[in-house]
Amino acid sequence: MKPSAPSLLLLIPAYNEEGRIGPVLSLYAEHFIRHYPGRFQLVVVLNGCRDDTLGIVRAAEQRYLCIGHLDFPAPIGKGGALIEGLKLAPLADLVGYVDADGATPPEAFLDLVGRCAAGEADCVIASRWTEGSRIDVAQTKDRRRASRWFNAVVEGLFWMGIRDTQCGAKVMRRAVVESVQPQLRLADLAFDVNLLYSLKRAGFTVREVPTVWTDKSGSKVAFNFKTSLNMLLSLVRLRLLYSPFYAWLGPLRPVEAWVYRWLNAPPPRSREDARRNEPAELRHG
Ligand SMILES: Nc1nc2c(ncn2[C@@H]2O[C@H](COP(=O)(O)OP(=O)(O)O)[C@@H](O)[C@H]2O)c(=O)[nH]1
Ligand SMILES: [Mg+2]
Repeated sequence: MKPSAPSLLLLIPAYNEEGRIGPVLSLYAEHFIRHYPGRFQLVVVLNGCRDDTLGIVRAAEQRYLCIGHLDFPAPIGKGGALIEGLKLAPLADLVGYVDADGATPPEAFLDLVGRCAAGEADCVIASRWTEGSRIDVAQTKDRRRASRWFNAVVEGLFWMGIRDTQCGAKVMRRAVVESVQPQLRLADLAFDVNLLYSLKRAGFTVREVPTVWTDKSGSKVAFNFKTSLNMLLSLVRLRLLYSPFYAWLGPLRPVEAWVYRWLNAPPPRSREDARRNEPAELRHG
C-alpha cells in the first residue's frame, strides 16, 4: 500500500471480553501502527458488559492514541453494536470489523484492507470455507456443522453465493456503509447476512477471501436451541423485509416482539430507528 493509503476505522464489538480483549487490542494497534501507512483508528463497541471490559479498553487507550470506544448500557447485541459503530463511518475511507478474541490475526485483517483499498471489491470478507484458508484451530464439530446448515439456509433464501457470511472479519468502503445504513435492521448474529444482502442488492461487490483462523475458547455466543431459532427467525424476517408481503405483517409486530423477548435476543430495529443516524459519542480514556 502506498503512503497515500486510505484512512481506516476498525470496529471491535465486545461483550464481557475482559479475559480476551487486552492482548488483541495491543496486537492490532502495534501491527497497524507499524504496517498501515494510512490513518488508523480502532473503536471498541461495548454493550451491557457485566465485567471489566471497559477498564481493560481504557487502559489500552492510555497506551495507544488510536484506540477509542463507544459504550451502550442496553443489551443491543453484536449486530446492534456494529450498527451503532458503523455510524462513525464518516471518520474514515474504509470501515471494517473484527472479533475481540483475536481469532483473525491482524495480518489477515490487513490483507482484507489492502484488497479493499486496491479496489478488488466494495466489501472484502474473510472466509474460513474458501479454498486456501488456513485453520490453525478449528471451531468445534457441532459449530462447524451448524455453520454449514446456516449457510445452506442463507443460500436457499438469499442466493448470494457466499460460503462464510459469519466470519467476524469484514471491511468495506465508507460509501458502501453509508448507502446501506437505513437497511441495517437485525441486531443479533444474523446481522452479517443483513449487511451483505443489502449491499449486494444495492449493486456493490463482495469478495470472499481465504483467511487464517485460530478459534478461541471463551465464546460469548450461546450455542443452543434458542440461538438457532433466533437466527432462523431473523433470516426469515430479513427475507420478508424484501418481499411484497412485508407491509401486511404489521399486525404481527407484537408477537414478534414477544418471541424475541422469549428468545432473549435483541429485537430487530424499526424502520424509524434505522433511519435515525445520530452517532454516539466516541470516547477516549
Ligand atoms: N457488543 C457486543 N458484542 C458481542 C455481543 N455478543 C457477542 N459479541 C462479540 O462478538 C464477537 C464474536 O463473539 P465470539 O464469542 O468470539 O463468537 P464465536 O467465536 O462465534 O463463538 C466478540 O467480539 C464478542 O465480544 C453482544 O451482545 N454485544
Ligand atoms: Mg470467537
